[in-house]
Amino acid sequence: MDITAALYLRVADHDPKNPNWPDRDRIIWSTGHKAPSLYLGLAFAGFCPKEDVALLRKLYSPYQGHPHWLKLPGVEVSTGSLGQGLSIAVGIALAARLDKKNHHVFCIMGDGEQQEGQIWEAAMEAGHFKLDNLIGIVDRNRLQIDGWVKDVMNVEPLEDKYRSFGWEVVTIDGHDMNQVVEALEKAKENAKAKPGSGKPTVIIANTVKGKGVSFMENVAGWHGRAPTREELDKALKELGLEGQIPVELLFAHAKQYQAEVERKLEAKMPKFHRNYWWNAAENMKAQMKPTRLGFGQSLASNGDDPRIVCFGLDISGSITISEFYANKPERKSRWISMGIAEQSATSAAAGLAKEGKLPVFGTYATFAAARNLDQIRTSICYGNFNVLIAGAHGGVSVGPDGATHQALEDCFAMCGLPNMSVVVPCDMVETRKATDYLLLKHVGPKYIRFAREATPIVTNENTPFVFGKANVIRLRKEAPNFIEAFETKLESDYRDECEDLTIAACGPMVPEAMRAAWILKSDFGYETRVLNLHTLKPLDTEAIVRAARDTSVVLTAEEHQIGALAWPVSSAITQSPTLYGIPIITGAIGVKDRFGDSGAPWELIKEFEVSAEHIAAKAVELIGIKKSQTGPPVSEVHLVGTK
Ligand SMILES: Cc1ncc(C[n+]2csc(CCOP(=O)(O)OP(=O)(O)O)c2C)c(N)n1
Repeated sequence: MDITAALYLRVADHDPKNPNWPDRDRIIWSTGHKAPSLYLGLAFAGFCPKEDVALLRKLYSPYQGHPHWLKLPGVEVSTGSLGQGLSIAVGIALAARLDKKNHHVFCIMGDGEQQEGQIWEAAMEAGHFKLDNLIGIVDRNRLQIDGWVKDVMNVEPLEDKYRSFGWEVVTIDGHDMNQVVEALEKAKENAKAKPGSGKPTVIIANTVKGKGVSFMENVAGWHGRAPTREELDKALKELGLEGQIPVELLFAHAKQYQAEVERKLEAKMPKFHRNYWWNAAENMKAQMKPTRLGFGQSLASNGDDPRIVCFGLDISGSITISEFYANKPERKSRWISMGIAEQSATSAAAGLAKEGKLPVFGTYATFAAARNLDQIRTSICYGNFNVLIAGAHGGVSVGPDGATHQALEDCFAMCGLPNMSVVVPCDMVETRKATDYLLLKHVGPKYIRFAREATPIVTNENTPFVFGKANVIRLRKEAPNFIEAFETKLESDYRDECEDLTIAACGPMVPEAMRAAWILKSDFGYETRVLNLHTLKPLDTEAIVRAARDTSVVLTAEEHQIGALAWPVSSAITQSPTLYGIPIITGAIGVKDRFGDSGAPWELIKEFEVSAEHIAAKAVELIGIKKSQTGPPVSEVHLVGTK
């Protein structure tokens, strides 16, 4: 915050009334997760109302979990995937030089972020091109998510590293305002004195995470969590701000905004005769647990196999990969912390696999399967190495982190790679079974993908899980517990019951498809065959073809960009000689070619139109078309049922 204050209120040349003034200094937040600090800087400088910062991470708000320049004036670029900002800053500095402009480009980075290889590509470029209009700032608070930077992956000596890349290096106390302002102003003056001939400057600011709040200082756990009301009061008191911030007004402002969000969302929702939302009724109660827990459980119970080696990528607790060694200190030698370096870790995993090890790595799905796509393609898949990749926090339901952290394309990418197998389990139990299988029984490149949010448990120990084989799920009756209302069978053991349609789903959309089946039965009397296609690759095309032949309506449901599931299902149908000449009506539920947004997970399920209600509304429409082709047209399509 001290650096933010110095930059936005004193050092940077900018005009809040004209945020796009061409001669302004550019401030790039390579550490996009420090967005709250950026928003406060903008607000205090006059770019936006201060009270609006309380709308942080709320749906439709410009104050996204990670900054988006197209949503909030004053934000220069969209960031959130670490390690990219310095390269953008290099580009902006080069453009300024080409245009003979004298403005400066500041780039704020974290010290953990220095582990990303791209930082050093950009540092090399800035030194090579003598970009003295570029000023890097490293917030050296010595902490990252998994703990101390020196333990996770040492980046020191930073001063020597930048110097050797041709940079001017200044080290300061990042909480001493005189030192901060002096270092920033001096860096600007240097550039003005001899434009084009000097060096880029990096200011390495020694800081303390949570400075001034006794219970937050130097505690890694405060990386991404908001304080409780009591903690907030205590923190404000310790900072000497008690009574100086209109806390109640800010809460009221956020609450009022939230009420409007909820009104808008409800207006968007398809309506039925009653409220079928999760646990809204007296019966059909579902137990909710995060899928990722199943991944950790499997690693904990299978981790004794000496071939298994797990990589930490600085998000280990949250994705539960650290369960591998949590209660087994003797496994620590097979736990390799790689830091925030997904690309190198991916190729290193290939190296370990080459030597007979069984490497496992995981992080947010977008960093596990997109940032390192070429490494997965060439180092792992082309060599056909036995590596298990976990894409955690996949899909829109990741929630408030927003678009940069919502992997909506990873399933496409992974399914497109030769040799790769892809499993998207539907709940915590299935995630454990799928991990057990992939880890020890399946040999080759493999990707398991799961969500972050707690989702309904819809399988149990007896539910079949066979890699590459679909399950059929049928609603049998309403029951006190949601899971008891359904019968699940391996599809190959199932006999046609002349259902009205098939809903084919994967991952967290399986419980939504089941709930849609309940809506369809209860409001319309329709019977649904739910296909749990947990294995996206190899896909159970036989199950799809049988379902299409039996029901003639196939609706797919996925909570990422439409297509990773929908297009292979369509292709299975159109390419099956069994179905040539038979009319099959298809539909697809999923994200419609747009980026994600910040918001609560279940709000996003509604906003992106991937809820059971949306599935059911689409199903009614498709069944309406089927009936209109085979008999008199039905009038009950779209929103309200006709029971
Ligand atoms: C490419 C990428 N990998 C992982 C993450 C998840 N992540 C967000 S913040 C963070 C730790 C950052 O540490 P540091 O740079 O030291 O920042 P600070 O501790 O000051 O917040 C990680 C791993 C990310 N945002 N981007």
